[in-house]
Amino acid sequence: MTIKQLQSAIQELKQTALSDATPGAQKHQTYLGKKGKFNLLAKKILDLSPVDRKKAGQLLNHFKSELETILAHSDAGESGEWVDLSIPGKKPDVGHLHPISQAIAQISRIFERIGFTRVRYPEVDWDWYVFESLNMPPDHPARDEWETFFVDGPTHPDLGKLVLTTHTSNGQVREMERLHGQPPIRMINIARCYRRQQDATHTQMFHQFEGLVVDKGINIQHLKGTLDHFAREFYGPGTKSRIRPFHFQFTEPSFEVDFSCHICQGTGRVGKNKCRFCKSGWHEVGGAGMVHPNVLKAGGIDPSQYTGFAFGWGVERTYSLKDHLNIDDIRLIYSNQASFLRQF
Ligand code: FA5
Repeated sequence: MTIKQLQSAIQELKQTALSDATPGAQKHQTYLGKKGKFNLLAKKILDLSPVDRKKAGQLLNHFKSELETILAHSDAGESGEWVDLSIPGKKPDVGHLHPISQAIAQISRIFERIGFTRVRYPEVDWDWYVFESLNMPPDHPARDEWETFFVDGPTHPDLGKLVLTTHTSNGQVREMERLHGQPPIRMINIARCYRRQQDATHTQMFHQFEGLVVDKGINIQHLKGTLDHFAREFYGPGTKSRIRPFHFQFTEPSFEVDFSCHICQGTGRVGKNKCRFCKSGWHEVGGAGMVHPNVLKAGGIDPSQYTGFAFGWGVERTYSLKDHLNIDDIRLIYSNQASFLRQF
């Protein structure tokens, strides 16, 4: 091959590439692939004298960049729009888990490390699991507190109507049944709950996490130790828990659970002023108690042999009390405002 012949071969190949309508990737392979037309042509310059080979190399280098431009035009597709491959790319936004998903993962880990098993039960469940098995027979006034959404649908002859679960306590008897009434039970049930409520501290859909421990000899000290452990792990080493007498139909005795405020360390005062974050030194997160004997019976467990404790707290409430956060309206968590969610 002579330089002249090379020049006309280059021209011919250029015309072929320009008029070739095959799609981008395939076309690239045909011309610039390892066994493509360009490399076949380039191999032919080996016959040239060293002086001509240098000139041929320059011609080929120039032609290669011309070919790249032609192929880039082809990549623009049917629109024929010019694509400049040398412009730096745009970095896509990297998202992250929703703060409540992060909180659920952290809560699960804290309990799993001390031997609890994470479970999930239906969010649309029978009246029996949500109320009746929890010592709230039909027409019991305690049911009124739960602001329930009832579901139009079939009524089960034994389990009653369908409801949107008002609390994760529906998992208590379900877990006893899963284990065929055979303790030990160490359950952590995290799920969505629904109530007809909506204000700065309540949403119609929210999450709760429910702990249930049943075995021989379980007492209030085990409950208190578990609460303190969670407080330290979730909020930091100095945090304490407090239980106050309360009433739930499904626990006896029953308590409300508070955690000490990290701003005023449970004193209720910052300098001479009242702590504005908690006002009292403590934050309430949910309920707890010793499992009522009727609930154990409903789950097929003999209350003369076994005792247990249970607790149920709101994930949104528990999470919004963390010290670096300042969420004064939990509805924001579900507002889909990227500017709010980006903070977490
Ligand atoms: C209960 O739901 C009981 N099942 C808790 C329980 C479990 C007691 C086991 C004893 C043994 P309560 O209605 O207080 O209790 O709700 C517990 C927590 O759920 C509340 O303190 C709050 O943190 C959260 N919560 C309740 N309703 C809402 C709501 N509408 N929006 C956001 N969080 C809520």
